[in-house]
Amino acid sequence: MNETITTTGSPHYRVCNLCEAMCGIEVTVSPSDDGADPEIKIRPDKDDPFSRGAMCPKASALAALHTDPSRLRQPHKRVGDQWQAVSWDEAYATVETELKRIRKQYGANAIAGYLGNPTVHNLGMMVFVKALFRAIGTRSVFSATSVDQLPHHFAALFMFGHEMRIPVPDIERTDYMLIMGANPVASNGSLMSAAGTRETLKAIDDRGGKVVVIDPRRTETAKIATEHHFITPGSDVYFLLAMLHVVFRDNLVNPGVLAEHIRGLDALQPLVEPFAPETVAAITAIDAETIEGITQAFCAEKRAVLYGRMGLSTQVHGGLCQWLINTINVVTGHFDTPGGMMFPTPAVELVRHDQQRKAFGRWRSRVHGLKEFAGELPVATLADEMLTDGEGQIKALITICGNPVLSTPNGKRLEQALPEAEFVLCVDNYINETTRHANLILPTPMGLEVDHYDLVFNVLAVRNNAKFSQALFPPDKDRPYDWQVLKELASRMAKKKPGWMARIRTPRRVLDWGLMLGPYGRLSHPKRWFSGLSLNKLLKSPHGIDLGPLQRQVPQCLITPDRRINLVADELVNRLREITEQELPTLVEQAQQSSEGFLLIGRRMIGSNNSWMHQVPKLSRSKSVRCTAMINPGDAERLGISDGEQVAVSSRVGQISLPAELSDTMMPGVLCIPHGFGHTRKGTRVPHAEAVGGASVNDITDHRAMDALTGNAAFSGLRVDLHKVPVA
Ligand SMILES: Nc1nc2c(c(=O)[nH]1)N[C@H]1C(S)=C(S)[C@@H](COP(=O)(O)OP(=O)(O)OC[C@H]3O[C@@H](n4cnc5c(=O)[nH]c(N)nc54)[C@H](O)[C@@H]3O)O[C@H]1N2
Ligand SMILES: Nc1nc2c(c(=O)[nH]1)N[C@H]1C(S)=C(S)[C@@H](COP(=O)(O)OP(=O)(O)OC[C@H]3O[C@@H](n4cnc5c(=O)[nH]c(N)nc54)[C@H](O)[C@@H]3O)O[C@H]1N2
Ligand code: SF4
Ligand SMILES: [Mo]
Repeated sequence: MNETITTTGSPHYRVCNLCEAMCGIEVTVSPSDDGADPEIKIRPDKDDPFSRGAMCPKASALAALHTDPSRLRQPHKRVGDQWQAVSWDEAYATVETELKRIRKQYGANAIAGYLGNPTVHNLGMMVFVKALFRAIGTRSVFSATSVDQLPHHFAALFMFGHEMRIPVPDIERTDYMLIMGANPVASNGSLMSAAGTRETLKAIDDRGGKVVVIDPRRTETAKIATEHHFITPGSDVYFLLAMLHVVFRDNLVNPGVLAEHIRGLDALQPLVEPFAPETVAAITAIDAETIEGITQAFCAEKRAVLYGRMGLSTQVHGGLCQWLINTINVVTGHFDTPGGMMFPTPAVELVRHDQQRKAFGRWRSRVHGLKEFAGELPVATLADEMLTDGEGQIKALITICGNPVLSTPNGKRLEQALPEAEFVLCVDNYINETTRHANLILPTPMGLEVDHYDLVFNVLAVRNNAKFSQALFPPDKDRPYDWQVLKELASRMAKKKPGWMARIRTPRRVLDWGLMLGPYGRLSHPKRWFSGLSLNKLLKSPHGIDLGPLQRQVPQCLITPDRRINLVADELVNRLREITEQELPTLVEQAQQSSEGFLLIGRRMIGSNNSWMHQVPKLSRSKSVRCTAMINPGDAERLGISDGEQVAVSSRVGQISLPAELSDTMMPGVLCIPHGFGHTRKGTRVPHAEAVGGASVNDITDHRAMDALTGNAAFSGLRVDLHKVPVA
């Protein structure tokens, strides 16, 4: 059980788990006399060695969500369009009966799972979620990974031997950071857990270094950077290939001590030969001299790093982009070295060093034959699997901490599929765009009510660190924790009775063993018996424990068959050959012609978090949280559109209407719309979110637009049309 400590007056220290930054916070609670909700104050924890007093306005959401009357606190069953609160016993029995019936009638793969983003930000879920789907016995598992960072895992698997062996930029020690398709000043960083990124990036500039941003929008990050260049959305792979071309052409290859740990360096040069900067300039809209200049400056700097995130992952060549990013860092001597790309040494290791992975293509999706990756199928094809009749059709869906109707491409189509399912179970705390289709919603304690340790984000942190957050408030009476819900469901669905080990598993026990056996653990070395890490030690250090800067990890961290970094894995090289032969010639030709419409990109803003933070009035009322179609004033003038005017944006799959926002931060020909908005569907119970307005961009993103290599959704670079909405 979680041990809760209800504080009155004395501060409680924990980590904010809303995004990847892991900011330490100080929470004080003042009870009210009149039985109303307590007053909860959240401030930055200046003594947290990882975040050192950094915090963003979203942290206050932890308090607002805690007391939000719209948050469900009891299981809810849908009867027609009405909701009925039911007991946990009844809820569990319903799930067991329905899922067992469906499994018996259609087979285990007819039960699908979708794991949303907060699953990974949640200790209890992380420890038990796999057990549930294993107990059901299904291969139909989908998650937000395939609308996000799948290409990073893909590159990691093939280059370093495990999908979780992801390198992160050592931003605290770098002197040159080339950022492509990421906006850490708004997002607070991703696949680089680093609190207070704005200050850290500014510090690079202050010590005479450079931050160079390549992005179709002059973002908040670009504004504090030393240099910014627009790039045609979706064309980054060509920019990166041209960089590598210049590295070989100008003899800038310099892997240093890594030379003996890499495979395929010689084979790379001919592969990038066709991508001279002059050839790709028109495709990327970045001239040849700039590409050369950036490459030379990057190579000349000892402590430099090339980093690319969402904007590069969620495009048609996401997998190749992440491969090339790693490759360029390796080949130029900016890998596994301070200030470059490095592997963290987390206190709890998620990757076993003796475990080689075969995690790709072990099975395929039924309708389109898409390959599995690390046990999951691309979520862009979930609706296909639900709507296409035949053996193996998905008949039941379990969503856990996710809102795929707003988050996955062509969400409207998924919305058509949901009522067709025989049973929809949502583990969530709100009746939102997805969960309104549930037959049953199981709300679980969250935020300040749960124990927390960042199992995943410490694997991606720019400084090694460990911190345990105890639950602050007890959940309502009789309300089980998330892990207890998953464990109960797993035990009911398991074909064999769980063994005693499984029965006594709790998140705290799993964490304690993980810490003790980890690289700093008390069981890792006899010398550490008294001083090493354990849960007990973390409980005594409420601000967290600093474990130092990132350390060199190659070759011991490599799990590839020959224990080398593989620069030329067949999967990646073959895909590159395909685009060299098939795509490059037509793109060069097309780039000479003017094209119709706009290329779509997304944006994140500091006061918003995917689809679910609009329910917090303090955040959603902020002027900066606006769902608009941002375009360049020149484009607007050409189309006769003025600022704030309602416009229609359409694609192959749909149309949305939202206000235009004119901004010279936009590259001409590019249209920028944030995701996670448009809480306008009937039957939801998120009143503050409803008031925010806007539209869901995923009503127009295309479920067929995918990275052919990885199956990741390609949101960026989708061609869309924009026109004025005629005034009736
Ligand atoms: N067009 C476009 N689409 C995108 C993106 C984009 O940039 N552009 N970004 C993509 C990315 S990176 C991501 S990660 C996905 C996110 O996609 P999802 O993960 O599907 O969506 P979220 O908005 O994070 O929804 C989180 C849900 O979890 C619930 N929840 C939160 N915390 C808890 C908890 O502790 N317990 C329980 N039981 N429930 C909880 C919330 O109520 C909410 O319903 O969206 C993707 N979609
Ligand atoms: N405030 C806030 N913070 C968040 C979130 C949030 O919703 N709000 N979500 C969290 C999640 S789940 C994630 S995954 C992370 C994501 O964190 P980031 O990766 O930093 O994500 P974004 O802010 O979406 O930045 C993507 C950038 O890519 C640019 N871009 C789009 N298409 C292209 C392209 O084709 N090429 C290039 N070069 N650039 C392109 C966009 O203009 C944008 O600036 O943020 C996390 N933090
Ligand atoms: S940046 Fe904001 S949302 Fe992210 S962990 Fe820090 S306080 Fe929480
Ligand atoms: Mo994400």
